[in-house]
Amino acid sequence: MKAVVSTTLLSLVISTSVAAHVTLETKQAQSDSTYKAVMRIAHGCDGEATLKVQIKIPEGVIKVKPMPKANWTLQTLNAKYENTYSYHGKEVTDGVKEIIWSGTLENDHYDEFIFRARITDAFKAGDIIYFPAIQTCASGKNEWIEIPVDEQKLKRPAPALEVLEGDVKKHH
Ligand SMILES: [Cu+2]
Repeated sequence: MKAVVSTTLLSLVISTSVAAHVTLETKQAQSDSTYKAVMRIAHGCDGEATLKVQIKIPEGVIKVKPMPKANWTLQTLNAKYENTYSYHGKEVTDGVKEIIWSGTLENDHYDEFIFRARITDAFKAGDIIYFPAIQTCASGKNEWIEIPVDEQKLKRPAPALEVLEGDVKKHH
């Protein structure tokens, strides 16, 4: 009897951990490097088509350039960064803090939303960068914004990127 219960619990945990359906394709990036983010949207909100995808850019991620998509309207929200960064010998004090694509993605279809960004050396090896993503449908909304504390399983985890040690030799 006891064994049956543990098996059920185990499968419950496994199904919860794979429930994140808005995720980054590449889950690791070096500190002080350019990263191509591919945000994967696996389904809509409770069967409804996705009409809007918003991605928030955390502090320390600069020079964000979203890739336009056919049939989708692309908007960016710019703001001042909390800190000043240096990129190619120039000071960078502000930039894209949010990307918004508006269009239609049917619940039965899959799509990817892409941007490039500089992962600054403000991040060190082992850091996790979270890119909160909000998926809006006609009447519902999925907010992939939860950030884990310890090893806890979340219902809608924010897409996460693990930072690896940067290159020792510099290119410029
Ligand atoms: Cu899901």
